[in-house]
Formats: sequence, C-alpha cells, structure tokens
Amino acid sequence: MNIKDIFEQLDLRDSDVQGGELAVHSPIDGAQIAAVKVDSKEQIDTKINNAQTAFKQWRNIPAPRRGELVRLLGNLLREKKEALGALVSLECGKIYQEGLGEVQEMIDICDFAVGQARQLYGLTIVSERPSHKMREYWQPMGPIGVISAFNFPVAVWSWNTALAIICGNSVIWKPSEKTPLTAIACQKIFEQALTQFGSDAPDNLMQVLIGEREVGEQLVASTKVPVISATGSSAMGRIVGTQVAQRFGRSLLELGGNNAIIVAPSADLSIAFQGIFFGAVGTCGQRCTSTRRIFVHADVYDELIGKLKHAYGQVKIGDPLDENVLVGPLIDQDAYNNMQDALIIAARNGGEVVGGERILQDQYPEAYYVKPALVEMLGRVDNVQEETFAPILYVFKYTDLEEAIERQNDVPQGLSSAIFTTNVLEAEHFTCESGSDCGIANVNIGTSGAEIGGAFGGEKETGGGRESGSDAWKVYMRRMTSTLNYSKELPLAQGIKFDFSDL
Ligand code: UN1
Repeated sequence: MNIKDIFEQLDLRDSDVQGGELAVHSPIDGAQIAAVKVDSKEQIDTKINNAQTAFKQWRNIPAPRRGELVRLLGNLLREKKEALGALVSLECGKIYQEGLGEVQEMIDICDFAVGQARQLYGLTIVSERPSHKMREYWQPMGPIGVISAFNFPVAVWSWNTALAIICGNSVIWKPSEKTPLTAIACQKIFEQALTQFGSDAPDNLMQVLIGEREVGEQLVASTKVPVISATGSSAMGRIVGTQVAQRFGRSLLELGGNNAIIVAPSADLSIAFQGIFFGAVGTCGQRCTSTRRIFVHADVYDELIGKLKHAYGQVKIGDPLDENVLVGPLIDQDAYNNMQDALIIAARNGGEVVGGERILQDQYPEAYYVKPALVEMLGRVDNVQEETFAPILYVFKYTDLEEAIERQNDVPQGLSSAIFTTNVLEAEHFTCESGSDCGIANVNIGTSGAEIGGAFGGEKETGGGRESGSDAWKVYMRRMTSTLNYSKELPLAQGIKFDFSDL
C-alpha cells in the first residue's frame, strides 16, 4: 500500500494533510509526508466549550445505547485495520505487523467497552437506620482530555475513548506532535461511526487538538476538563500531574518504565529467549513496556546470552513496511542521540556493549536505524535507573532470587516485570506482596504486549494510573452515594439526638 492509497482509504484529503504549519515526517526515510494545521489558543477554547456542550447532551443517552456507538467504531476499525495499521507504520515507524496489532488492540477495547456499557455497576449497601437504603451510582464526569505519545499513536487513544464514551463523557485528544496524521484518521473514523449512529449523538463528541507542548498545557490547565489521561515520559507526567492536582482535577498517568525480566535456572530457555527478544528489540525498544533489563541466573547465563547475541547479530532491520523486517527505525534524531548517550554512560560504567551503532545511513540519510544494543553489566554496576526509549538491553547475572527481585524493584519506575521459571514456588513468590513492585508482573511471558482485558499501568514514577480493562472505566466516572429513607421518621445516623419537638 502506498501513501496515496493509505490516505484515500482513511479519507485523508489534501485539506486535512496539506498547507498547515506542523510538518509531519516519516521516520522510515525522514521525508515530509504532510503539513497539518495547528489549533490556535482560541480554537482550543472553542473546542473545550464544544466538548462541554456535547457532554451535557451525551450524558443523558442510556449507557447501552452509548455502547452502540463504540460497537460501530469497532466495526469500522475492522474494515480499516490494514490502512490504519499501515499509517501507524508510516508515521511512527513500527513494523506493519505491530501496526496491525495496535489496531487490533483498538478493536478489542471497543468490544470490551460495548459489554461494559451494560455493566456500570454500583453497590447497594445496608443502612444502619430502619427503612433506609444506600446505593452507589456511577455518573459521567465531563470532557476527558487524552494526551498520547508517538509510540502507540492510536491504541492508547482508543483505550481512553472507548471507555470514556460509554461512561457518558466527551473526549478531547491531544496526540503527539510527531503523530498527528493517525489522530486525524481516527477522528474521521469516529465521525463516520457517529453518522451511522444517528441523530441522538451530539456534535463534537470527540475532538482532536493538533500542536506542540503549549496545546497540551492549555488542555491540562482547563478546569472545564475534569479528567486528564496522559501517557508519556515521567518528566512530562510530573508536570501534568502537579498541574491537574492543583486545580483538583483527576489525572490518569501512564509514564515511563524500566522493565525487567528474571530468568531462573529452571526456565524454559526457548520461551525466555523469545520473550526477551520481542520485548527488547520489538518496536525498536520504543514501548513503555519494552524489556530494558534482564537478570539471568549464573547457571543459564552463557547459554541464554549466547543465543541472544547471535539473534542480535542476525535480526533484520530496515523499512518497517517490508514484511521480512523485525526492527524499524527510531522515531527521530533526538531518540538516536539519547541512545548513544546512554551507551557511552554504560561503557563508562564498565558495561560491555554489543551493537547500538547507526546503520543504513547511505540509504536513509535522514532516518535513524540502529542495531539493537545488548550491554553486559558484568557485576560492576548493579542497576540502571534511567529509561532510554531505544533498544538497549542491560544484562545482569544473579545467583540469589531474593536479591534479583530486589534489584529489579530498585528503580524509580514500576510498570512491567516478568519471571521465567518452571519452579512454582519462585513463580508464586514473584507475584506475592514481597515480590515484584510493578503494575504488571508476568510469569513465563515477557514484559511487553499486554492484552487489553487487564488494567494497564504501573506504580512509582510510572504514575499509578490504570487504563483499558478490568475496572479502569471507573476513572472516567464520579461515584455518587445516595441514602434513601422510605419511612415517616427521620432518624439521624450515629444515633444522634437532635430534639426540637418543643420549639
Ligand atoms: C505503551 O507503550 O504506551 O503492553 C503501551 C504493551 C502494549 C501497550 C504498550 N499493549 O506492550
């Protein structure tokens, strides 16, 4: 599929993708593929006001009917999976298979949300007073602000939007300035679903804000947007979280990871290898769940590391739309520079670096392809505290599991973690209260590639938010407790007497 076909299938017209101030470059070859219009301050204000108007109408539509809109969205995504998957590859550089996988995550969350639309359950609670009942209701919140990153340019939007919509909210989306095209394409698909849905949906239910940092800042500062869901670096999240807290808004933060895998002596090394390899080099190391560190038991160290080094030397790197390629480019020059800086520091600290160098420079002078790097830390440094958004895998040797878990946890981030073991005691220990401290703790599965059905997110500098499955829908709703009296008395709670009968 060429660019023209992709644009055509996604209904991206010249007026959508040309003549704007924000240039969009494909990381595949660095070429400019579009120039999109940036929202002005006034336009952002208008869109926020529009979102409030849309919310006031949408909240009155019964939730199962709201689910119908998300069902239509899921159907359209099925139809457009190949084109949108290809645009994801083109705009953020992940291989086509992973572009398709990302769209599949969107379809999956739509299916999930359709069912959830009939299950916005609250509790009933017994009252301490006679002839009284207590109930909990979950009510819509208002416009939901979604700030997403370049590396999952569409799936993260869909996790938030599918749930926010069935919960009765409107959505305002600020995508990464590196990936506005996929956002514009999603908005078009959403609008198509709205047309099919019928006239009981308001205009402006889902709007996109295009621009750089200041656009996001305006959204974050607005008291008219009660929830901000932000995905990106911990540095970004620290600013967003603080600003939203200051105005007593609610934030859902999904930030950096420093994900580790422990490989125990009993591990099935074949699946451990596969989990590590996909987690470390897949998406060119640009997932928040990418495997950044491994702790390998001394007994299996040589065998596993030998296998990994061999695979690192063989892996096909290049155009992500070529089906034989497993690793595409880094997003841009900054990402490349950050990777090189991290490798210099690793070598200075005694790490032995294999790979990491830039390749295909002659063919793609404006793009940044790298060999994934494997860094053996050889016991001289016992940990790596920083997340570098690039394919660098730090390798540590361990002998004592307790110590390996402690080192795994001893970083500021707490997103994803895994152990490969066939020892049930080790497996259960890893997921107990003194095991992994991460939001995700897998056994015999790598750190990346989570299904949408579970709650996704992590602790510490990962921000504490949870998105997608389980009960993550509750973050898009407010809880209302209601006590109802069906007697002719008014007894006070806690047995308080307040006698004014002689007044
Ligand atoms: C991200 O990198 O921000 O678990 C999200 C995974 C994907 C989502 C990653 N399902 O790797």
